[in-house]
Amino acid sequence: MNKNSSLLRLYFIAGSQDCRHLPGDPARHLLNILQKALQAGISCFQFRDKGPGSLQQDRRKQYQLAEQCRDLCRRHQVPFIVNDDVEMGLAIEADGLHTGQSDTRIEKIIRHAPPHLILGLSINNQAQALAAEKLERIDYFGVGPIFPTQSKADAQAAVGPEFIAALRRQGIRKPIVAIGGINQENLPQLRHKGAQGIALISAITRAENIQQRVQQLLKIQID
Ligand code: TZP
Ligand code: MG
Repeated sequence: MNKNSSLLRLYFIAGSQDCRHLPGDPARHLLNILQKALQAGISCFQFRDKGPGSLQQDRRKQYQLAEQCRDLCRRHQVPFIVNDDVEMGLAIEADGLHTGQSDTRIEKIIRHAPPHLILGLSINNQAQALAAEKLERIDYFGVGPIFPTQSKADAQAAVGPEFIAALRRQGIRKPIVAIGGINQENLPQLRHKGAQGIALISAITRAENIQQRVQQLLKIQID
């Protein structure tokens, strides 16, 4: 799997909890949405099944869904990343692992992850970025929330698009994917701030037409 930062261009994140607004089985909806998003050209997918409405209480079903998502991503040669759950990521041979500041510690992940795995870390302030910039093994930062988000119950306050430009001025060189409350309307505000791409949940999972939405997002250049 390539670790080129172009994989960050349109980074889709979702779990079963993000498909609860649709009637019926959320796992089936997630697979359906992912399939359409892959066909339309997302560059990366992160399986993030956690929090209220997720399959966290049913590990068997959760693993089954993760494996189905992985297989869809493989078919489209799009990297499949697992959020936070190192055990799952290694067991199902994900292409990468992503962790947050209050999740499994990145140092622990670095110790366990084989060298080919893509490693991402969430960043919400300058001190976190400066500390993690020194860890060579980290491939990219997920920076945000840029705008207020409805998709993460314990989200920090929004940092705004200018925060990315500020990180670049402070010497942060790692590839950055901007995350949190990003949609087709506010996306132009991220132009020329220094991010390699955007990560989104609801702008894709809640779109009327998934393919059209992904194509629309891909047309808006930010760097
Ligand atoms: N981390 C920071 S904001 C966020 C995560 C997982 C949620 C992003 O979801 P949305 O719907 O694109 O705001
Ligand atoms: Mg997290």
